[in-house]
Amino acid sequence: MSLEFSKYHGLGNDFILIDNRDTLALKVTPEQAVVMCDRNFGIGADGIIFLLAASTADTDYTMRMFNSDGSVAEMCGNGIRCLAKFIKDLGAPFPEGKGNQYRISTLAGVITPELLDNGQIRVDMGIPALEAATIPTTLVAPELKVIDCPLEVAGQTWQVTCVNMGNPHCVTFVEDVMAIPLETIGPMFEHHPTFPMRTNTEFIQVMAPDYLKMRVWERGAGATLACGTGACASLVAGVLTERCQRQATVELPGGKLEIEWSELNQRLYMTGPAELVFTGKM
Ligand code: ZDR
Repeated sequence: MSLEFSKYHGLGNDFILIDNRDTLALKVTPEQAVVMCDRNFGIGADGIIFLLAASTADTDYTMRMFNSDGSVAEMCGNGIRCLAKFIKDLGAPFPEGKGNQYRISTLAGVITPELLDNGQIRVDMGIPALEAATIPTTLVAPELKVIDCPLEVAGQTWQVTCVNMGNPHCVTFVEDVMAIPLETIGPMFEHHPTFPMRTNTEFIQVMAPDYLKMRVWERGAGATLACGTGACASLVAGVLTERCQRQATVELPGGKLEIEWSELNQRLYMTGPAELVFTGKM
């Protein structure tokens, strides 16, 4: 195969971007994605993201994504900022009358990133889903929310709050986030039988009501330097459990994201950077 790609990162959460606008079939299979994302045998990335043409009249583009293990992710917060930058770098004009925004169809609905004058990207991440059936998790009855519920993992009881940001998240607040043995405990959360679609897991230390420190174990990608949907899910969990404000900075190993959960429309807004690393041909 001969394939042009671009590599971008959002706070060190890195992705291979493929211009897939000329065909409906994805140019890379899940098996090829695993090799391309491999940091020794391939390009190296946490996932691969495809830019496809619009599939509906009310959107401008379509996004699809594989994690580095080849599994499908419905949404990716850091990835969609990278995708917005990629579209701009491809020279595609902004849709008329929409400002510096693209309306992107994802498996989690329409997500709207906006390129700000200061180079940052602000994304309307939509409304979080909280019912157990939509996470999905079997931890409580399907119609109930999972807020500070006990979950046994590795012989320990964790209080978890679950949020679906298009993809599943399990958030737990801890005293010292740096003390969490992510590599051993992360996979146990990810594959816990209570999460039929597996889960992303965020460990959060509340530094102040407007400042959260986060480490993440991602479904299908493991420990990553940042996670946009995870930062949003963590703020929601912090608000629901009265640990933080509706607007906060989330500090990740790769840098900081600004997250706001609007009281007016219940939508989440995430602001952060996206950078081109290099382009290449495989
Ligand atoms: C967490 C993520 N990197 C982001 O920035 O939102 C998304 C990646 C997809 C995630 N691993 C999943 O849901 O499978």
